[in-house]
Amino acid sequence: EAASEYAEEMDYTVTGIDPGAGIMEAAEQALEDYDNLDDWTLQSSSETAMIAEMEEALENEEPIVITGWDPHWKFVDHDLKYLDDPEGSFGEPEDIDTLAREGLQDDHPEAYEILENFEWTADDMAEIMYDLVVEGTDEFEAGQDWIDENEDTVNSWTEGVDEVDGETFEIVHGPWETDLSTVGMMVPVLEDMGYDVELTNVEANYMYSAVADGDVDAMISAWLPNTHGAYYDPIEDDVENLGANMDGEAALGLVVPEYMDIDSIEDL
Ligand code: PBE
Repeated sequence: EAASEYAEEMDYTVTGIDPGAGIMEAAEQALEDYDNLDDWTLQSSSETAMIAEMEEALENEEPIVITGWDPHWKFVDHDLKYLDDPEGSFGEPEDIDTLAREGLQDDHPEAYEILENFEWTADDMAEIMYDLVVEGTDEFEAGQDWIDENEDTVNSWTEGVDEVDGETFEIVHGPWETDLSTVGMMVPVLEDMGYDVELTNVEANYMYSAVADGDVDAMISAWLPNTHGAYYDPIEDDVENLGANMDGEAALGLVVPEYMDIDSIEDL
């Protein structure tokens, strides 16, 4: 399989994020699934470092291939494209689910109900993420701005739910901007209902064990069934899945700048 004109310049490297992220496993799968990627490696770093490398490549019009996903703000400001994935290494678009620890409904029925009602779209999350990453707004302020502009949506989650008096509620989340945007919105919603919300930021695998072990009350950023399947499947029976808060709009893939003259992972 002939390498593209870009492969050498990219050092046969896909630029990735933190090793625990589900997308890194999918990218490793792609290196196995595509013959033309036999000699390639996946470089792990962090979301911030990956974006910095991407922005530098864009500035110099150099080739780069990154692990990319939706929802994300990066597609708003930059001319990027997903490469076709004929082998399906990155799976179909999926949901983002809300998970509750066992016993949550008894212990915090009000928060349970809000989380059960919580539903939004990729555009909603991307708005907050843009504010957060591009404008540099604090995540809770960005979340509050979104709440102020989307009162009807938020009311549809909280309508008929009683307020509480300073109960502590713990949410676990991962290290990515998607998760920060989600908690940046949900924390003010719950605080407005009288909760005192505590956040724990951990690596992907610990998000799932924290809910399963009852160390935290909930998690609102479970990318399923694929991205976090390896973390979720073993603990599935130890948590309560409250369903999708985002329906079928979460997607993964390999992403390159528009100016690269290739369309498929097979062309790399
Ligand atoms: N992500 C964002 C995460 C989930 C949320 C796609 C980078 C991942 O585990 O790959």
